[in-house]
This record gives sequence, C-alpha cells and structure tokens, in this order.
Amino acid sequence: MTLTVKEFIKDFKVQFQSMYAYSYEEGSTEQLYNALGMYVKNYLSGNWKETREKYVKNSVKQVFYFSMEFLPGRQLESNAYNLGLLDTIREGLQEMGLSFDELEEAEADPALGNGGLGRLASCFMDSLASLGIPGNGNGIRYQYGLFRQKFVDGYQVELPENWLRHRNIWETRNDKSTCMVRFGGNVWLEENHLGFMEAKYENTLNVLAVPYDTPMVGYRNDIVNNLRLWSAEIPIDEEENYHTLEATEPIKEITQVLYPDDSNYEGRLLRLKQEYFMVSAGVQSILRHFRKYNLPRKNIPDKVAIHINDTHPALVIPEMMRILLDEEHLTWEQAWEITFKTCSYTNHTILREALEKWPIDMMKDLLPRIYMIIEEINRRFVETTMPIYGERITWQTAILQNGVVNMAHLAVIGSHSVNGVAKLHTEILMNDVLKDFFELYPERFNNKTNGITQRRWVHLSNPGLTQLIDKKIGEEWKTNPSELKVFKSFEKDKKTLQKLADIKLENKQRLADYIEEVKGVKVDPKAIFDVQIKRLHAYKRQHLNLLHILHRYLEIKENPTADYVPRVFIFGAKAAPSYIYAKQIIKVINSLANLVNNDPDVGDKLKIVFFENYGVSLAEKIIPAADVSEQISLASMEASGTSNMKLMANGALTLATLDGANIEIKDFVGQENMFIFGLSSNEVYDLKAAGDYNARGIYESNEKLRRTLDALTDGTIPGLQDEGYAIFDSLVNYNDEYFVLKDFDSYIEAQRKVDELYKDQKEWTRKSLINIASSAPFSADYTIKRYADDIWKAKQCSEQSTGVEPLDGPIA
Ligand code: 26V
Repeated sequence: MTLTVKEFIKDFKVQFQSMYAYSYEEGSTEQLYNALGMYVKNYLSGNWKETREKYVKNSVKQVFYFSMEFLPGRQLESNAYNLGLLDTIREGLQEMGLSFDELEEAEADPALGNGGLGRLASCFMDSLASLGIPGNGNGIRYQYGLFRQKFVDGYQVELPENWLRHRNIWETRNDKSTCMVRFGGNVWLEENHLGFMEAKYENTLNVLAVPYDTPMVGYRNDIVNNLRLWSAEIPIDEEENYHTLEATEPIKEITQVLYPDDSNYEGRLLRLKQEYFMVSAGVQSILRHFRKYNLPRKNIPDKVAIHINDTHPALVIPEMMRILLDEEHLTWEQAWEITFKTCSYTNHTILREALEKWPIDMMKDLLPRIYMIIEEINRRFVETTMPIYGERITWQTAILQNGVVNMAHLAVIGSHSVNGVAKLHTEILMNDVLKDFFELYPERFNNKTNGITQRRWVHLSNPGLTQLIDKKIGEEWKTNPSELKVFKSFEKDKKTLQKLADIKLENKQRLADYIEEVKGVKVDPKAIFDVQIKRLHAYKRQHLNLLHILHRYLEIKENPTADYVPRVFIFGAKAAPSYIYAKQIIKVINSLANLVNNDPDVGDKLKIVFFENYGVSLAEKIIPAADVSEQISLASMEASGTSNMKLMANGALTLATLDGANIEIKDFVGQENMFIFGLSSNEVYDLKAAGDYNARGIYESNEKLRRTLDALTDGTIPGLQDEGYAIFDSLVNYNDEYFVLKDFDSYIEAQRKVDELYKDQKEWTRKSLINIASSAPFSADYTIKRYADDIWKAKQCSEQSTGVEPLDGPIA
C-alpha cells in the first residue's frame, strides 16, 4: 500500500490539529517536527506491534544487544526513508509550503554514547532490522547525553546536553514492563520450606527500572525491532519513604548522565551502579519474556542470545546466574551451561587504561549477591584450570586479582564467543592482550570486522552520489551491497568521472557554506578537504596532523609564492573533560587555526576548521564533502575505526597507518588507491620491546621536524599559555609514547603524495570511484549476518529483507 502525496497532506493536517488544536499554518518549526515525527511513528506502529507478535508466535530466537551506549542520530529522515515514505513526505510538505530539511533540524540528536562503540551499536540496530533478524537493543536512557562542546578562546568548555528538554516523540514509556533492581544491603542464603536455598535480603536500596521503547525500522521490509532504554525511578510503593527531594537523588542520579570518559577507566561507584542497573533490568525483562514460550529453562540459549558490547555490561553473566539460581532454583551446573551458551562478548579496545577493573570492596558493598556469585565463578575457574595449565596461567587469567574484579576476564570466562572488531585487533587479542585465554579456549575466539550502515551514511547523507550510482548500475546495490562493485567498471568513463567530481564539488560547496555560517571562515571548495573526525586521544594522533599543518604553514611563510595545492584541514573531536593533554591539543589546533586563517600570506593555500560539538549530525554533513580521510593512529592502537569506512564509502581517499580496519580497506581497495605511511604494528611491537626509542635523538637530528616542534614554543602561535610546551614536552622530553616523531617524515611524504595526486583531477576521481565501488564489504549488513550466523545462531525472518551473500576476501 503506497501513500499518495494527497493522503499524506490530509493525514498530516489531522495529526497536527489533534496534537496542537490549531492549524499547521500557525505551528512553530518544533511543533511541525513533532507532528511529523508522530505521524511517522503512528504509521510504523502497526509493523512494530506485528513484528513483536510474529517473533513470539513463531517462537524465534531473539538477540539482545546490551550496550551502555547508543548513538542513533536523528531518526525522522532515516525512519521515513526505511519505510519508503521520504519522497512523498518531502513533496507533500513542499506543497504545504514547508521544508523537510528545516523541520528535521528541530530534532535532537541523542548523544547517548561517546564515539565509535555507541555508533556501531546503532548501525547494528539498523542492520538487524533491515535483515529481518529479531534483534533488540538494551541500554540506558540517560537524561543528559555526552556534553555539548563549545570553544571559548580556543579552549574546550563542556555544557550539559539536555536532549530531553524538548519531548522525544520516538520513545514510548512502557509502564507495564518495569522491573525492580536492588542495591546494597545484606544478603544471606536460607533454606525455604521446599528445601531450596533462597537468597534473603535486608536494607537494600530498591530502584524501579522503567523502560522506554524506541522503534528500529528495517529497510522496506515491514520489520520494526525494539531499542529498550531504561530509566531509574523511585518505586511507587516506597514513595512515602522519600520525604525530601534530596533523598531521591541517589536513585535519580543513576540514569542522569552518560560517562564522558571514553578510553579511560575510573573506578567510580556511580558507573558501576549504572552498569548493574541496565544489566539487571535487561536480564529480568528477557527472562520474563522467555516465560511466554513455556519451554524448559535449558532451552533459553535456543531462544535468546545476549551480546555484551565491551565489558561494560559483563555483569549480565552473574546476574543471569543469580536469577537462575535464586529465583528459578536451578543447580549451579545447569545455570552455568545456560548462561555460558547465551552470552557472547566483543572487545573494543586494547588500551590498558580502558580495561575495567572494579575494586572488590566496592563490588561487595554495592552488589553483595552478585559478588558472591563472581567469587564462585572464579573459584570454579581456578579449580579446573590449575591442574591443567598450572599456576602462572591460572593466576593471570583469574577474575579476582589483587583486590579487583577483572571484567574482561569475567566476560571471556562466561561467554561462548569472544571477538575483536578488525583482523589485526583480533590477532592482537589472541597474541597479546588475551593470549592466555586464547590458549585456554581457542575455539571461542573469532573476528568480526566492523561495518557501517550505507543507508544513513551514503543513501541519506550523500543523495547526489546515491543517484549517480543508481543511474549507472541500477538500484540493486541498495539491498545487495556487493552489487556496488559493478560501479568499478566506470573507472575509465570520462562522463561518470566528471559527474562524480561535480557531485563532490557540490558537497564541498555546501560544507563550505556551512563553515562560513558557523565558523565565519571562507574556504575554497576547490581546495583539498582533509578530514580527521573522531574522539581526541593521543593514540589517534591528532597532534601528528597538527605538526604537519604547522610544518606546511612554516613552508608557506618562508616561500609564499611557491606552488601549493590549497588544503582545508577539518577537525571534529571532543576530549574527555578530565583529559588535560587532549584539551591542550585542541587549544593548540584552535590557536593555529586563528593564526593561519587570518594570515594574508597564506590565503586559500591553507585553512583550518575545527568544528564544535562533533557528533552524528555533524558527521553527516562533513563526510560527503571529504577528499582525504585521516586515519593516523599509531599502528596496533585503534581497534577498528569506523569513520574510515564512512569516508571511503563517500569517495574520500584514505591516508592511513596499517592499523585497525585500515588494513581491510587496503585489502579491498588496493594500496595504490590510498596513502599508507608509518610503522607497522609489528614494528611498533619490536620498537617497544627493544626499549631504545629515543625521541630527543630524532628531534635533534631532523632539522625539518625540529623547526616545526620549536614553533610550538617560540611564540609563532599567538594566544597559547603553556599548551605548546605541553605537547613539545610529551614528545621530546617524555619520549613520545605514540611514536609521533618516528612517523613524522613518512607522514609528510605521504602528504606530499596527496598534493601530487590531487593535481591530476581525473586520476584522483578515478581512485575515488574505486574507493566507493570497493566499500561494499564494510556494510554492517554483512557484519551483522556474520554475527547472526557464527555467534548468535539467529535467523532472518522476513523474505523481503536485504539480501546478503557471504563475502570474504577482497573483491576483485
Ligand atoms: C570506555 C570507557 C571506560 C570507562 C568509562 C566510560 C567508557 C566509555 C567508553 C569506553 C569505550 C572504549 C572502547 C571503544 O570505544 N572502542 C572503539 O570501538 C569502536 C567500535 O568497535 C572501534 O571502531 C574503535 O577503534 C574503538 O576505539
């Protein structure tokens, strides 16, 4: 049944009037957006209900993706698109004298995550629904998302992100499905009148978990899955115990704010509360759901898969044990078999400082029963491992070590599958970070290279490119991404290349206009748009990028009339509020931008744009306009990266170290179609092992580099306090932890090649086309299909869903 423009206009007017009781002509942009969103939500509600009912009726296996973070982005456009309504709505609104794009800007972008990990979870939600796989998200409805970033005088300032200030029309509060989560108190085991051991509690803090459900709409397949986010409230029958507003704080604070400290673990009690709150509510609601099937509990793993997204939700394992033991009265062996078969775990980082370790005392106080169970899991693990593998391996892999609970060890021991997120990353897990576990359980380890949804990141964010591909190869690639490779046959077609170049230029012009609007900087759309967008972290080496720009600036100053290829360096990055060094890098880049952008000697040869408040919506504006994708982490450090995939799919050429999924990009695209530089992962390992790295030596012997580094501290960049010194210090005096100086020359050389190639526009565009045509393997649809087949054993249950053929190895 297709909706006509006329019907839409009629229904939309009714929708608006029913919500606001006056005519749409008088509506504010925000009201019009709300009404339109509600219209789309009503439209999909039938499918939402039927999908749920179908899953239960057919008693299919369901996946529950547990994640502390989701970054769905704005949902109006993508929902309308997936439902097949977008064109009709655009047209209808236009007839009414309204603009879809303007209404869309009224939608809040829910920043319920830090970066790649949260965005991956949302790409996965999109692919699960589009493949028709029964998959649900489980997370937290933070009242405040990741802080809103502002620059004041070039310094990062964090403001609260009150994304719920305006109503969130996509969510549905589900009062019928609340759960109770208990914290603290005393616990003991007692035999009940049936002879079962029962856990008894006293003096616990009881928190009501209220679910808010959001539809996850599949691409034109009538499937609507569910994202369930939990909010903490005071239990209704305990309200009278809370006499003052202050007394309610310990409960309300649980879901108040997202932890912004990506990649740096701090053993904070509130974070542990959040983790257990989300996990306990999620597991309770799953087991309640399972009871509908009327099956023996040993069949749980046939009907339920729980995925643990990084260790943050790893308490799923003891929580499931608790319920099966204490409430369902299974034996330990029965409960363990079920739990182990149900759970699987993905690791997303090898950074030691990001690996979660909770102090035992904290865990014992906050979650006494959970701690008892973890102790028993650990005891049994040690008991079985010791006789076979001996002391060393046993103690190195134990869950309880030196007064802490090692969450990665808990996750590995309690899961039947452990995966990394790119080939190299999984190898590093097996050979280094989780080496001993790989010896214990080789069969559990597997790789699942990350992916992205082309629907949001190409079809919607880059309509020009999408139309061109449609025109050249037909529309099948949209449901069967492997078809994209057909686009490659146009690599020598002059007209196609010209069209592709025109589209890129249009996208750049649009971004240039936006840059002028928000930053007041005029940039030349014909310049190379060079993009690094990701969280700010020393290992990602935004400061290597900075050094190259500074080097370029000094060259221009010395020789202003030489022939330079104009370049615009574009950054988007938030620094964790407590990460001083990262904030210093932001400040230096901003101050350099201020200098360079206003220097008449420089003009269009060099511009620097550091966007404030990088997030999903901004990424959608930047990525289609990018020429160069900066993926310059120190090899071995970046687990995968996903902006690398989005940028390549939009025709940017990748400038990269052989790290994370850059390696797969090289496999698919061919190294002649990208710019590779720097140490390899093996070389990094060797250099670390040798222990003789001498950053100061490099500084002293490399004239070009020395001049550049000196410019950080000699007053070249006005407006700095000690930020230039801080960077200089870390690189020269503290021996450069991430080998920035070591990779400097090879980076500069790669940058020179970028300029060189850009002079040959046709050749550049040809390579760009090859990148686009080779991006299919990074479709999250493939990634999710592999998770579903190999790990979750979950089946597609909609015939109209996206077709996925297996796809291994480089496509020719
Ligand atoms: C860690 C922590 C530590 C405790 C406080 C809060 C917090 C929040 C997030 C994290 C996550 C660090 C792991 C992470 O984000 N990894 C990224 O995952 C991406 C998706 O797999 C991958 O592309 C990136 O390379 C990887 O850095």
